[in-house]
Amino acid sequence: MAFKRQIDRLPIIPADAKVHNVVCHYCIVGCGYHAYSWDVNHQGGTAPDQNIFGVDLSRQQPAQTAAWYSPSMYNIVKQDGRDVHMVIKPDPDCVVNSGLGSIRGARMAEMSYSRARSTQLRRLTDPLVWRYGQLQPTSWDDALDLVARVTARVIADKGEDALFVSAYDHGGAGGGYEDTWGTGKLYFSAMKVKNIRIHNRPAYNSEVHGTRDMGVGELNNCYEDAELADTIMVVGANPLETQTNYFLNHWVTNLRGTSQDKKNEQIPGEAHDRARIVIVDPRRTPTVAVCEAEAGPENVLHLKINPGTDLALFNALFTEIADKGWVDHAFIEASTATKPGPQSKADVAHPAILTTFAAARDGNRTSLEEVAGITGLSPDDIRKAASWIAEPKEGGARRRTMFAYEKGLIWGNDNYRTNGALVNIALATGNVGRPGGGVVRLGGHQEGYSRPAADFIGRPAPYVDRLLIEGQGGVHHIWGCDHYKTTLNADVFKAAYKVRTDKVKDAMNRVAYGDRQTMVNAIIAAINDGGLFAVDVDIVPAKIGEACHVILPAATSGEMNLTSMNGERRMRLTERYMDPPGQAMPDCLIAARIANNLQRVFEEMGKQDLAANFNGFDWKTEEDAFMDGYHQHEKGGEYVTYARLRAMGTNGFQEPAVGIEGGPGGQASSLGETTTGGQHGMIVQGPAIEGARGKEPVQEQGPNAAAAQVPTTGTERIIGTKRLYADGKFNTPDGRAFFMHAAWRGLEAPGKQEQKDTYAFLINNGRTNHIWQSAYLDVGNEMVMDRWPYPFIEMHPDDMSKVGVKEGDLVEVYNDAGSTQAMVYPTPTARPGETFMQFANPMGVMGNVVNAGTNELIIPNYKQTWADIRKLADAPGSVQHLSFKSQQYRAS
Ligand SMILES: Nc1nc2c(c(=O)[nH]1)N[C@H]1C(S)=C(S)[C@@H](COP(=O)(O)OP(=O)(O)OC[C@H]3O[C@@H](n4cnc5c(=O)[nH]c(N)nc54)[C@H](O)[C@@H]3O)O[C@H]1N2
Ligand SMILES: Nc1nc2c(c(=O)[nH]1)N[C@H]1C(S)=C(S)[C@@H](COP(=O)(O)OP(=O)(O)OC[C@H]3O[C@@H](n4cnc5c(=O)[nH]c(N)nc54)[C@H](O)[C@@H]3O)O[C@H]1N2
Ligand code: SF4
Ligand SMILES: [Mo]
Repeated sequence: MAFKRQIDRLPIIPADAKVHNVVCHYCIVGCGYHAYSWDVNHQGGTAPDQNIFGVDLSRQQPAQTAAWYSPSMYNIVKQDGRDVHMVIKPDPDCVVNSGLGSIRGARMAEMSYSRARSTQLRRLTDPLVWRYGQLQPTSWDDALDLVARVTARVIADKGEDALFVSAYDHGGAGGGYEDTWGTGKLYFSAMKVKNIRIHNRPAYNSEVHGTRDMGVGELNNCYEDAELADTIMVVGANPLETQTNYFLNHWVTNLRGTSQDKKNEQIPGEAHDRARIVIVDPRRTPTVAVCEAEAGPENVLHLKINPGTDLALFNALFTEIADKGWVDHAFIEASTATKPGPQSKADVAHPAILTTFAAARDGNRTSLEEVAGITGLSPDDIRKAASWIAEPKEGGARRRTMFAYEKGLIWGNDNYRTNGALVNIALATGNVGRPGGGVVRLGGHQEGYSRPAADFIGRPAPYVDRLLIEGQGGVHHIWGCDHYKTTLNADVFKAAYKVRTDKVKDAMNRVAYGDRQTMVNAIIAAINDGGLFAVDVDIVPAKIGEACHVILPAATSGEMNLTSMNGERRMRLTERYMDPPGQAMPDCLIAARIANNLQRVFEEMGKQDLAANFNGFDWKTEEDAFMDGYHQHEKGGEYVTYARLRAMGTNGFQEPAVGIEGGPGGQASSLGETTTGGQHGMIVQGPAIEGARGKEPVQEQGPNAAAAQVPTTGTERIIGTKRLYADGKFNTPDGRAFFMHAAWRGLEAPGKQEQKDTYAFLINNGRTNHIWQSAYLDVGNEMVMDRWPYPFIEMHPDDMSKVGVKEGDLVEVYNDAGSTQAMVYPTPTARPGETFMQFANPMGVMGNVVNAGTNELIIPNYKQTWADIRKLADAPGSVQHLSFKSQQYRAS
C-alpha cells in the first residue's frame, strides 16, 4: 500500500531563512544536510528573489533539482522559544552524499519533536523518578539529588566497582565528542569505573582488537578510495541498506564506470574503468542485487559462504595469493614486521600470534579443497576471488583493492582472528595507505570517541551483563542504549534485571518520597538484599527504562551543538537548530551535573578526598565540554574549534587535524596526503601517485606551542589527513605492521556448535533500510510502522511449508537461550535452513535467542544463532496491507 503523509502543500523557504549545518545523526556515513528555518508567520514565494534557491519556482524544475524537498523534510519546531518552519534537506555540495538523502536521513525533520505538528511527542521532556508506584515528572535538582545520594552511598560502602555503567562509545544520537568526553571524564577520570560496557557489546573493549593489535587502525582510508579501487572486497556488510549514501555516491559510480575521481586519476590507464566487487555474505542481500544490476553480473562475485566460516576463506585466499606470487614484496619488506611480536603463544587476552609475513603465511596455510569443504564455496570461486583481489593487471601494475567489513565479520565467529586474517590479505597485497586501498570497517554510528584512558579496565574486560545477571553491582547508570532490545542473552538478562530492579521499586513504594534520608536508606537496604538501582539517560522512554528508578531526558543532535566524525574520519559540527523538548539537556551537561551533585554529596558526607575528584565539571555549554575534551586531548585537537568547524560547513576536515592553512602545521602538510575537504577529490597538497607517496604529516608542535601561533580570526581552514599510513608507518613501536597467525578453529564461542547441531534454522540477523537501530524514533513514525509493524524473518518457501506458514504469519523463534517472535517474509533467494531476522525490534527482540557465548575478549557472536520456528498466528490485521514482494532491485 502506498503510504500517504496527508500533506498537499509545503511552505516555500524564503530567501532570508536561517541556515544551519547539519550532519545526519543516523548512520556512520554522516551525510551533509542544511536546516533552513524561518518564522512560522511567513513564507517565501515563487519569484527568484523570494526563495532560498534563487530560482523561478512557478516553472517546472528539472529532474534531480536541488530546489526541492519532500514532506518528510519539513516540520514546525521551536527555536529559542518561537515556532519556526524548518526544512532539513541534503546538501548538494557535501562531498559525502552530493545531495543524496536516504530513507532514514531524509526523515530527520519529521522525526523531530513538534508540538505544533504532533511528531515525536514520545520524547522525554522532564526528569522522571519512581514515586508512588510509577514514574513521575520532577525537577533536575530533585532527580540528580536522588541519583547522587544513592550512587555516593554505594561507592562509599562498596567501592567504585559497585557502580555499573552502560554507555555508548559514539556519543549522543549518531555521535558526539562532547558526550563521550562528558561521560568519560565522569567515569574514567573522576572515578575509575571498570564495570562498564558499551552500547552494543557487554564489555568495554574494541570491536576490532585484531586489526588494532596488528598496528592498523580500522578507519584508514577515504570514501574516494571506493571510487579508485579496481576491486572492492566487502565482507559481512550490506552497504546499500546500512551505509546507503556512501554506497550510492561512491561505490555505484565506480561499479558503473562513471567515477569522476577515477577519470581524474593521475596515472592514465592504470585503473580499470569499472570496479569488480567480491561480496562475502551467506545471504543474497539487496546490495548483491544492485551490484549485479549496476556493474553487470560478470563483475560481481558473491561468495555465499557458510555462516561463520570467513576465517577459513581468508586463509585460503592468503595462501593462494602468496603461492601465486601476487604479494607486494616491497611493501612487506618496508612496512611489515621483521620479527614476531611479543606474544609467542595465543592467550585469552591475545587470541592469536602476531608475527611476520612468512610465519603467518606458513601458519595459516590451508588447501583450497579443505576450505571449500568448510565454507561451502567452490575452489574455482575462491581462485577467482584471489585473482580479482591480487593478480597484477595487464602491464604488471599492482591491483588496487579495497577491503571493507562490518557486522557479519565483527559479530561473526572468532572475531579477533577473522579480523586479522582479512587484514593479512590487505597487508600482503600492499593495500593499506594507498589510493584505491584500505582495510576498513564500514561502520555503524558516526564516531565521537574522546575519553581519558581506561587501561585500569584490563583485557579481557569484565563481562558486565554476566555480572549483573549474577547479582553484582548496586547502581547502574545507562546512557543512550537499550539492552532490553539490543543485548545478547536478552531473555535471561531481562529476567534477572527485572527481579533486581523490582526489589528497589518495592522498597521505594513503602517510603514517602519526600523523606529523602529514609528513602535512600530503604534503597540501600534493597541493594544489600540483591537489588539494583537503575538510572537511564535517554531521549525517549526506552524498554530498559521500564525497569529504572530515575530517567533523565537528553537533548540530541540539532537540539545542541554536536561534533562527530564519519567513516573516513570526516569531522563536522552539527549546529543547534532547534530547542530540546521541555527540560532536556545535552548528555555532556547531564554528566557534569551528576559530577557536581556527587561532589556536593561527598562533601556533605565528610569525604573531602572523594569530593575533590569531581573538580573540573563547571561546564555551562556543550562547547565548554568540547574545549575541555577534544580540543585539549585529541590528536590535532588544538587546531579544532567550533568557529573553524562552522566555517568548514558540511565538508569539515578529515581527522587527525595537522594544522591550519597559513598557520602551524600548514607547512608540514606538504609532505603528506592532506586535504581541507573543500572540493571533491581535490588533494590540496602532496602527491597521490603510487610510489611517490609522502609521509603522513608529522605533528611538530605540542598543543601549547601551536596554540600560541594559531592565527586568531578563528575561521581559518583546518588541514586534515586524507588517508592513514600513507607513509607506510603503522601503529606499532617500530612502525611495522604485524601479520596474524590464526588458523581455522571452528565455531569458537561457547555453545554455538551445540546450538547449530540441535536446531533446524540459522537465525541470521541484522538491518533493513527503513529502520534505524532499535526503532527508538521509528516506532513514532507512521511511514515506518506502516511498512514494518513487526520484525520480518526472511524464509525460503520450502522452509515455510515445513513450518506450515504463509506470508505475514507470526512465528515463534525459540531455542535454549530464549524465544521471540517475527513476521514471515517469503524469500526465494534464501538458502533453505537459513533465515534472516530484523534485529532489535521492540515487537520481537532477536537478542532473546542469541546465547551468552562470546569470544575470549567478550565480543558477542550475534550472527551465528540457531533456533526452531513454529507458527503462532495467522497474519494479523496490521500486516494485511503489506507487500511481500522481493526487495531486490533489478535492472529494468
Ligand atoms: N542480534 C543482534 N543484536 C545486536 C546487533 C546485531 O547485529 N544483532 N548489533 C549490535 C549493534 S552493532 C548495535 S550499534 C547495538 C545497538 O544497541 P543500542 O545502542 O542499545 O540501540 P540504539 O537503538 O542504537 O539506541 C539506544 C538508545 O539510545 C537513545 N538515544 C538516541 N539518541 C540519544 C542521545 O542523543 N542521547 C541519549 N542519552 N540517548 C539517545 C535511543 O532513544 C535508544 O533508546 O545493537 C547490537 N545488538
Ligand atoms: N538502515 C540502517 N542502517 C544502519 C543501521 C540500522 O539500524 N539501519 N545501523 C548502523 C549500525 S550501528 C551498524 S553497526 C551498521 C551495520 O551494518 P552491516 O554490518 O552492513 O549490517 P548487518 O545487517 O548487521 O549485517 C551485515 C551482513 O552480515 C551478514 N552475515 C551474517 N553472518 C555472516 C557470516 O558468517 N559471514 C559473513 N561474511 N557475513 C555474515 C548478514 O547476512 C548481513 O547481510 O549499520 C549501520 N547502518
Ligand atoms: S546514509 Fe546514513 S548518514 Fe546518510 S542520510 Fe542515510 S542514515 Fe543519514
Ligand atoms: Mo552498531
